[in-house]
Amino acid sequence: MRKMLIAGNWKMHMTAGETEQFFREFMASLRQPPFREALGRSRLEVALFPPFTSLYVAAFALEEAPRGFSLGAQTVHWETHGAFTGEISPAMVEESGCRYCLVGHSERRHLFGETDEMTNLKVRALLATSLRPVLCVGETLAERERGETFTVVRRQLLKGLESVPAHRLGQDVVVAYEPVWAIGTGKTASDDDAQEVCHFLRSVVGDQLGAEGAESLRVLYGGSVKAENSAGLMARPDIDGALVGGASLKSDSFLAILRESL
Ligand code: G2H
Repeated sequence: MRKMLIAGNWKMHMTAGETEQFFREFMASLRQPPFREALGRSRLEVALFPPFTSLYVAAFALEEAPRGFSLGAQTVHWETHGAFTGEISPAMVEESGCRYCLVGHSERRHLFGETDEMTNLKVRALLATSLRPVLCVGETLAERERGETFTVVRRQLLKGLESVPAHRLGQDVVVAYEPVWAIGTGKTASDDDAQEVCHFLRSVVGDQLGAEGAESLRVLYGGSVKAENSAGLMARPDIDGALVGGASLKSDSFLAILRESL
């Protein structure tokens, strides 16, 4: 059985001070019902992805969190070190207490020119450490309207996972389907649309890399997820969790999603 993962991507929000405040409220709520009783026995995993400058504060706060709570970074460079001004290496991310790292988020692809080749280098660099890549794929509105959704996500998935051994998939790689037209727009893909693409992604992995990897691979949905729509999405057989942006910035709205997933 695959473990559900609810991930909160803070993007370029939350200073270190705001992060401290978030965790004061968040941790206090986790000590109250229904979380106090449920989290110990739930199969839910939770990861927050603060900006680099808030990781230290977040890691300190999470020391008191129940099992299954962890941190991730929002991007990484693929080289181990060197003259790459402004970049952060996998080892640096690892040392800041992260377990996960996003790769190929649509904002990285569309605003910063990240290509499939770059996402693949990042995935492989992360897998050379203890970090687990969360590979994001998704079509733009224009691509969806041209009927290219499946071609685009297939290419992003296979290029992103190139040279990744099948046995690393289930345990060490997470895939997130985020249709670009649903990101931060308030438009969510319908449960059926999201399930259809997540199922497709799993079947592509199955065809290329074997049924076992595909069966254990976790596929998340992202794009305007909130408490009101999360339960329906999470109930679908090929959706193993959510990548939440806006609704993860406030302790209350993020906890409301976690409550739906207990
Ligand atoms: C998609 C998502 C988080 P939001 O980017 O990765 O953001 O939930 O605000 O659409």
